[in-house]
Amino acid sequence: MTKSNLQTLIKSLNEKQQAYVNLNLKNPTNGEYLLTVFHLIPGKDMNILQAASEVAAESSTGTNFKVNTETPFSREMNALVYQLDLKRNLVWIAYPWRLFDRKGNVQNILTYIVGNILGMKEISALKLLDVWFPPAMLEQYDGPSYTIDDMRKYLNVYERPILGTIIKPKMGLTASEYAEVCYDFWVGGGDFVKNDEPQANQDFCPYDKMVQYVKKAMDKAVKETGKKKVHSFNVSASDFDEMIKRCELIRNAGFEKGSYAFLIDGITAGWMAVQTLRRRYPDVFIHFHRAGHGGFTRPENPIGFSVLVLSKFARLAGVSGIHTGTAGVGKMKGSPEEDIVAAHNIQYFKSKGHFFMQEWTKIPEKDKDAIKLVHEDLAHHVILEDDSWRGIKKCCPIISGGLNPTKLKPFIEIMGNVDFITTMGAGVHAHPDGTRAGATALVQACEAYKKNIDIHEYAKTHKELAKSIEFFEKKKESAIKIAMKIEKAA
Ligand code: CAP
Ligand code: MG
Ligand code: MG
Repeated sequence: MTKSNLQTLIKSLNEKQQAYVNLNLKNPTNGEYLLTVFHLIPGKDMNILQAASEVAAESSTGTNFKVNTETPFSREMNALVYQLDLKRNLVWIAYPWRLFDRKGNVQNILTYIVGNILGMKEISALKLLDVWFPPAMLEQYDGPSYTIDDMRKYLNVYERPILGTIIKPKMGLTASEYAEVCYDFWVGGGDFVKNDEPQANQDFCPYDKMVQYVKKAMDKAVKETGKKKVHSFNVSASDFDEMIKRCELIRNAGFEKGSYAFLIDGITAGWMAVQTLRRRYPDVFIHFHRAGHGGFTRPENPIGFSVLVLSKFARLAGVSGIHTGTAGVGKMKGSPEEDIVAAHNIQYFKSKGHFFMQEWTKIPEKDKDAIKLVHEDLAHHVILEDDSWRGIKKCCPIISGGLNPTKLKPFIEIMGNVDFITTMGAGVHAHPDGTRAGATALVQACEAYKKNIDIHEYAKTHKELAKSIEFFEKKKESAIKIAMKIEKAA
């Protein structure tokens, strides 16, 4: 961007807009600001800097006119456009983080930075691509408490993904039928079962009955396999009292600590529900299902936020795991550039996002012992003067959506690690020989991966995997044939 057209842009600002722009902001990472990067295409009769300043105004202290009630202090709270990339239509905006609710409130931040501004006439495209939290904010927020490390310890499962399923059909089974399918998956060798995202208190499957029958199924499976199992119960509900009632019902149903997780439909139930669960139940795996996120995150949506932004806020809020997508390997839209970047940003203490290097602790990376302390949260039991040892523990990617045993290895290779939970619905329950065989095929695909044996080779001596491969690869072929036919006809 040449100096002159930058000057032209700055000259085009009216008095109000100028108060929300500071292209000479010194050291934005000084800890005073939450930083953001938006892709922004201005609406009609606006240039990008004018539109960006209107976005900064509306998402901090301003409105469409300069008001006489402003004060010197209120102006201190103005968000500031501090960087532009005219080629890529990118704008950087810094938010004084004292703007935000003191007690660590994600809902409040999102109401600013992906609130009204998504509806403004001054933009025709506005997508929040990345966000950077200053250390001071990290100390204000809970971060995860019960993590995948705790679940691994409970299950005694290490060095491989935790293998899970979602009970299908998605809806319509009675409580006992639902529990039957759980049992079949667990005795087939699976570790983890989740309710599907719409599971609630339906009359054909009363919530209390579902919980009771799952407990029976789990006890039976644990006895028969000698292995611990986990069930993630959807506790999303019409109101908090009902949500807490469901949590308490589960906690009083006789489950061992560690054998149940609380699933929340975080987009439709909202961040207050997410943070309520984290704060009330620090000893439970909080599972964020993101049904509805596509309305904001799909790559072709010009207005919304990225999977990375959603995932980083989930970690900040303290969920134990969030769905981060299959990077296009499964049935949902996604790419490595989006889904894997999001997954790594919630797994590691330090990772590069789309624009920011986020550090989730001030402890130097080389200080492995201190890092270990944070993970085990031992630091909190040591009397510490300050919170400098604090870190926001890892949040686990939950990988789901159109996966089946033939896609496990391809996904792991894109992910670059096995520190996640994978849940396969149809990938297990569509197996020609049923759920139990479907679970065993998944376990065998994972064994083949760990032994570095091609699944087709391994299938020669593992019949459940052989049938799974035959079924899903045939499906894939026919899908390709249909796609080719459609292409030819077009
Ligand atoms: C997957 C799933 C999950 C989606 C969520 C479904 O079932 O249960 O909710 O994968 O998507 O309802 O489709 P299948 P994401 O395994 O049968 O596809 O993880 O991308 O949020
Ligand atoms: Mg059966
Ligand atoms: Mg689902």
